[in-house]
Amino acid sequence: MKAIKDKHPLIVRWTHWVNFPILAIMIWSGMLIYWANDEYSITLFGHTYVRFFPDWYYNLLKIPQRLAEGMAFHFLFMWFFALNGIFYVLYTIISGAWRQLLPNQDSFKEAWLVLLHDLHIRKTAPPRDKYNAAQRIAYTAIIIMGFGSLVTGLAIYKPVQFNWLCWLCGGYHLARIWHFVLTIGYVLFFLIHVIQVILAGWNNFRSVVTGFEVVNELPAEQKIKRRNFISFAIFGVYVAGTYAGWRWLYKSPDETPGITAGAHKPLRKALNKTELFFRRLTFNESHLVKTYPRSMAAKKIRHNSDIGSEGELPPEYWKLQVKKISGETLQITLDELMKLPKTEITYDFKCVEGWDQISHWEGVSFGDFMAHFKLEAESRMEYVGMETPDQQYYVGIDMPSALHPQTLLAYQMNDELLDGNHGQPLRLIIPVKYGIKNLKRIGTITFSNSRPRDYWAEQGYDYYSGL
Ligand SMILES: Nc1nc2c(c(=O)[nH]1)N[C@H]1C(S)=C(S)[C@@H](COP(=O)(O)O)O[C@H]1N2
Ligand SMILES: [Mo]
Repeated sequence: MKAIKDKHPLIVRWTHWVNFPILAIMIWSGMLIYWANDEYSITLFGHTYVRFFPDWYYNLLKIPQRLAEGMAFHFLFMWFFALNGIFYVLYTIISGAWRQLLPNQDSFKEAWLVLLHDLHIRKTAPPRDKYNAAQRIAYTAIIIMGFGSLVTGLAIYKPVQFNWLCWLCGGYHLARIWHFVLTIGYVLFFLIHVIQVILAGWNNFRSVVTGFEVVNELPAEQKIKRRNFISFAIFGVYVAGTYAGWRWLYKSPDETPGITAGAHKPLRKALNKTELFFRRLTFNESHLVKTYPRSMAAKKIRHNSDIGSEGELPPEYWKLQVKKISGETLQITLDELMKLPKTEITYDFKCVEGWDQISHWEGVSFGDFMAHFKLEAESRMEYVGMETPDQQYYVGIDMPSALHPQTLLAYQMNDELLDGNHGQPLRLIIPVKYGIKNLKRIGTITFSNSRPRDYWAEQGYDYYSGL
């Protein structure tokens, strides 16, 4: 008599256990990000039916004001999410397990019977191999969903460098909606999964941990007892280790103040490495930001924070200060800049908080500016630093992004000179970066080979912030 039946190989169990904390962290950090601009709702004919989520929900979970933290976690754990998924898929391919997992011709019909059976409407259980038809469909769907999350995530993360992915997802907006819908899908999948495991009972749960199913509980064999014990011990160590790892990460001190700060040290390290990876892999100055017809530009341009650029500045008080590496400082008036060739752009401005808006800007391309003022030696430096006249707001930009053909020193929007809300008299428009880098009211420009100080990088945001 056979008392045990091997059910779940170690690799399968392992990838599943690991996936729990990863997915939990991805969803949690996703909500920290999402809070910043809760724009998703189901609106039909002007009436909003569902708003994800009400304020009490955010307050309950203590989510508000933690965007930078959410991004840091999200962009670290996306690696584990991807690697674990790839690992699992490779395993099913190599081992041949996919044959039991992929739906076949009859699966969709049978899945219906499974549902009727599960709901106690139909008495006889439909035929099953290792997995029944409904399981085959669900387990395949979840892999496709995971893949979808990666693709849509990358499309949102780097919409310029991965513009083809963005296009494939139906554009930036749809990519975001898909990304969100998939998350809701995981939550539902998870709930159903847990309910089914509970319904299936202890024996089933044990097989998830130990890998084998006791088919016939005969006088417990020594062998089974030993395997049970070892498996549960390992599982216990794993759960404790995961918790300890989480505590360590979560409690690790913030980076000491400096060029970058405000983020837990290990997270900051990962964030830097991830950004460098994508910057090296994907940044290409011939990747242009998608532009739109002029008519699509907003008439009223959204106004965000204006640290260091509040109100109007009497024009006679302003000159652009350009600090050359020779030590000399150029003082440039707006009139001089306006005499240079004019470049315009209508594109989708993106704030890291999640809102975006198509807007129209006019000014001097940064490349033209550098050439005109003969800043050749400067353009060979690694970074450009810009600060407001009062030095309250400041950004650091890598030179390749600054010299990207769509980067502008803008003095106009919608054919009018910039107003006090939008950086009068001169601001940076750098479409390959998030809004945080688009400094309003440029006072000074400097060049260096080390990273210039950056207002939001000091608050836990990524230094590069490229799109
Ligand atoms: N001087 C200055 N520039 C700034 C900011 C600021 O607070 N001060 N905020 C940045 C952020 S976070 C965004 S999203 C954009 C917003 O630009 P807008 O107000 O023209 O929409 O400006 C950026 N430039
Ligand atoms: Mo922003």
